[in-house]
Amino acid sequence: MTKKTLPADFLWGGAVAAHQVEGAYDVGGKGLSVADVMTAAGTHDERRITAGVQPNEFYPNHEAVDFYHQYPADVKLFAEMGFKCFRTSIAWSRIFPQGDEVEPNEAGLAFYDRLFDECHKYHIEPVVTLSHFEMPYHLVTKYGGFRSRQTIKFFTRFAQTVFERYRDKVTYWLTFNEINNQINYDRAFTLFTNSGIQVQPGENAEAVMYQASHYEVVASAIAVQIAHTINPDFQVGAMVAFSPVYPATDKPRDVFKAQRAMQARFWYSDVQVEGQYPTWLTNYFETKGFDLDITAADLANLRQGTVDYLGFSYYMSFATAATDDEDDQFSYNETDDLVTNQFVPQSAWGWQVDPQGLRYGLNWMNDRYHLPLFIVENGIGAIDQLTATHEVHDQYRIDYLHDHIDQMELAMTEDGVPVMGYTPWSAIDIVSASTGQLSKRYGVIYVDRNDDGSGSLARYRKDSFYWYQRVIASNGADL
Ligand code: P53
Repeated sequence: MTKKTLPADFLWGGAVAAHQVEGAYDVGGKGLSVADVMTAAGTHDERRITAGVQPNEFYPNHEAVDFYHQYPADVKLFAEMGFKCFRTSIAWSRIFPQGDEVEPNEAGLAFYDRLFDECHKYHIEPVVTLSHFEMPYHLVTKYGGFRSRQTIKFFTRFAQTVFERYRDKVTYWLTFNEINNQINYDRAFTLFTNSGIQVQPGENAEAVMYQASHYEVVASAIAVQIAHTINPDFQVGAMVAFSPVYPATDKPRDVFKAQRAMQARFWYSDVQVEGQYPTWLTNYFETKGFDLDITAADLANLRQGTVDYLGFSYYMSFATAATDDEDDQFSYNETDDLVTNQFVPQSAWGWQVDPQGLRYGLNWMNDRYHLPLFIVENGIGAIDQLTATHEVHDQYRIDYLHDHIDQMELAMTEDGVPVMGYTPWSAIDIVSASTGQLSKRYGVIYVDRNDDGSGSLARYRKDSFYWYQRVIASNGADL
């Protein structure tokens, strides 16, 4: 049998996020964002969140890899690889430095004009996330981030501003990056980066998370509606972290626990795609006594603002097992309820590498959502060695991407799953979101910068750069 081929307009590219590459954190009128008050951590601990910018702390996102200044040369390298698209985000605090202004910051808007123009010079389609872990910090201190209903208005004003400004430069949008990370509500990182929230002693973190998440799905739905009035050709997607949760055994209790975990992780996309809450969850709110501010107008917005496609990241799979004392809800707490899957290897950071899980996920989402799917992140964080002649022999990264693209192609050609594109994480080395490390490298382009901020910022092509160039040139046939 001959292998079926991918569609000719398949969107091969690469992904980054503004706060992880741009730097220039106080240039061009930019305000502080949540990413600007997070320190660097080691491989196995979490970044600290400081009260504003403190004098004796190091904040790796402040300079990142200086994409703000070096983007023309970087986009040229993306073009050399053959990118059809480039996923990045708009740093909200470049456009609304405090978040609650009425008028946008022109210098911030002009930067993204220049960046998107540079992409179009090489026929590279920008794929743009509105909110990728970079809410204006002032919204955190003044309003408690998405604790406040007012933040819906600030977000949709920002969305409307950039939809209008880039009406003819951007077609593919994503609203909130990995909106479902915060289902892990006991982890400070996820609630802070998703929602600008720091849980206070005595608070019910789960209830706080569900309220903020509700405001965010409403904000997303309003943004979708605004987008379609500004340009009916806009394609606006939701974005979830797709880590499937497998049952640890075939015990029915474990299988049900895994089902509940999947429901909990993916109610976000259920709402964003279907326009309504799943029944288990509205019942769950009642059982738990969560008295949430959910209005009839909100529910109407959710119905009217369903997304055009579903974007997702895929890094790893999870597994779970029921305990002996599950409540009737089999309540899922991601901090406590995951177990190690003995059948898959782990990365140096403990991420369970599972290429087949990508095919599983594509089928699962296709059956559930019946929408085009876009793999907007997939990759592995690893320590790279730069040789004396400026090469990086990152066969482990090639192997990871190879095995995942192979599973994506099987899902497309054998299972008929409609996949719009594939943008590995990351196009170029970035500051890791969860650890703040530069040494947890993801890029196919190496940046000479170290965890402590030293380094020349010079760029070098890794072996994976040339490999991915061939993959794109052959439209995925030459893996
Ligand atoms: P880092 C958790 C699980 C899956 C993806 O992650 C995640 C996270 C948050 O850490 O984040 C996404 O840099 C995110 C990117 C991030 C990338 O995955 O923590 O959208 O911003 O850099 C990799 O190793």
